[in-house]
Formats: sequence, C-alpha cells, structure tokens
Amino acid sequence: MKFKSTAISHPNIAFVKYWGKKDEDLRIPLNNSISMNLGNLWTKTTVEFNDFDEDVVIINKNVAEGTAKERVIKFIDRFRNQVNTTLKAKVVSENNFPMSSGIASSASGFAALTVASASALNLNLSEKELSILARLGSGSACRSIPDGFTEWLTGTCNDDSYSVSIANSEYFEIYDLIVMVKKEKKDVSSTTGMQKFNPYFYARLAEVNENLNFVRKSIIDRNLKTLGTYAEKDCISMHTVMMNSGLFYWEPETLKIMKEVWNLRKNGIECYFTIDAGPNVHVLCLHKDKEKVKERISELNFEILESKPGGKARVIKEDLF
Ligand code: 2P0
Repeated sequence: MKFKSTAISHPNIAFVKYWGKKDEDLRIPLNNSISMNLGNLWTKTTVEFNDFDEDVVIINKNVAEGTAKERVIKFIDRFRNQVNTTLKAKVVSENNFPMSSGIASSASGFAALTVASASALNLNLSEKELSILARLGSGSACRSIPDGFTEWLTGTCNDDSYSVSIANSEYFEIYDLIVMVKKEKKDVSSTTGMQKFNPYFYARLAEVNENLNFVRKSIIDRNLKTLGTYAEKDCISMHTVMMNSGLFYWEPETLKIMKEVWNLRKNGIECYFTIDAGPNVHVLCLHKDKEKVKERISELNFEILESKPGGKARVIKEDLF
C-alpha cells in the first residue's frame, strides 16, 4: 500500500480579520473572521509516509531546517499519532507566489499539508475535521479548507473552532489586486505580533460583530459596496490594535495606495482596500473596474498580483516527487 498523496490549496484574504487568540496552543481566536480564497495563487504539497531514515521537508526547492521544519514535523506527528505509525515523512511543497510577498503562505501551506497528510494515510475526514486540524497548524489555514468565501467560527474548544463556506468561488466574481509595496520578509510574525495584548483589543471586539454581520450579508447579496466599506473599517480597526502594540506594518507607500483607492472611488471607480500583517495593499473591485484600477496603480509604479475567488483545498493527481 502506498501512503502518498498531493493536495492543492489557496491562500486567503480576510475581510474581517483574525487578530488575537483566547487559547494560544489550540489557536482559538478571539473573534470570528471572514475571508476569500485567492484562486490564482496556490500551494501544492506532496506527503509520503514510508520507511525513510528521517523526516524531510522541502519548501520551494529548499530543504527546511530549524523552527520551520519543527513546525511541520510537530503537525505531521498529530497524523502519525492518529494512525499509530512511526513511518517517517517526506514533505515537498511549492507555491506559485513568492513566500516573501507578504501573502500568508502559512494558510495555504497548512491547508494543503492537512489534506495531503489525511489522504496519504487514508483518513476519511470531513471538511470540518480537516479545518480543525489545519487550524492547529496556523489559525488562518482553517479558512483555506472550505470553498470560496469562508467564515471561521470562533468556538470554545478544539472541536468547535473551524471554518464553513458562506458562498462558493463562482458565486460572487470579485477581484483582489494585491499591490506590492515591499517584498522583504516582515520583522514580526503574526503569531508573535498578536500575543502583544493591549486595551484596544476590547474596543475591536465591541465592533467586530457588526463588521461580520455586514460582510457576511454583503457576500450573500453580492454587494461590493457594503463588503468593501466594512472590510476597510475592519482593516483599520485591526491595524489600530496592532499600532497600539507597537506594530507599524504600514509604509508611506501603503498610505499612498489607500488614499489612491479613496481618490478612485471619488471619481466613480468602485474599489476598496484591506491590508494584512504587512505593508502590501489588497484592492477589491468588480470585473468592470479592474483594468481602470490596475492602470492607475501601475502608473504609480507598483507591481500587482491579481486573483479571483478560489476553491477548497483538495487532492490532486500530480505528485511533486
Ligand atoms: C487574517 N492574519 O485574518 C489575519 C490578518 C494576519 C492579519 O491570520 O498564529 O499566521 O499561525 O494562528 O494564521 C495571520 O495569522 O497566525 C492572520 P497563527 P496566522 O488573515
């Protein structure tokens, strides 16, 4: 019997953000979050359990060592424990987007690793079980398991903190234009950053349910105006919390693009921004405005990565080794 399988998954962009945990080890978040899978970007991961001498992890053709390798092996151990095996693992993973681009490769990375590992060991897991396992690797990874637009339900314990699909990837054709401000790796990781608790977390929690309700409904109604308005509000709310922990992810160019988005809107071109734990700006728009937005931002000399909504994390036939 062959214990080998390959999966593909997409990173995601949150419209209502995850920032702060009520349980660090289990990665149980303080609030629900809502995101869209980015279909044009992917991670493919092949996992094989076999009679190897040692565990090997290769990411983007480089052999992983140190903490990066340890995080993957700790994750793989959960699967080994489930089936009571001591077989060693070979993990090979590739992204079609630069790891240093500020797009969370941990989300698509752990989602693909979850689906490939479960499939390699012939575990017949539900989407909910896969999402729970992915969350233990990296919180936002649980949102990359279901299809399209997904909501991570906070839950109270390991068994009820997972993501569900609000709408599939074909339901609402919106575009994320990722404006690259800086390609270097960020100084402070999200995991470390969100541990720096401060009083503004409470202020954010007081308004986040309203943002969730509007964003969830705007996806169902296919209403970019409401989605964008509340995504911008939620992004600024999260960055306020971050800044009060001494984490300034914005660069001058970040603000320049934010203002350009407002300017474009004033001129009748509908677009909205959101920003993750980094300086790059995600500009959301409909197909009809996409080329105009791209043209204007290219004039300001920024590189753009474009994506439409993506599907769920799934097994594919082409192995990477
Ligand atoms: C999000 N981020 O909702 C937010 C917005 C970053 C800013 O989820 O500690 O890498 O592994 O659970 O998943 C990034 O956090 O953190 C993230 P861990 P993760 O997309």
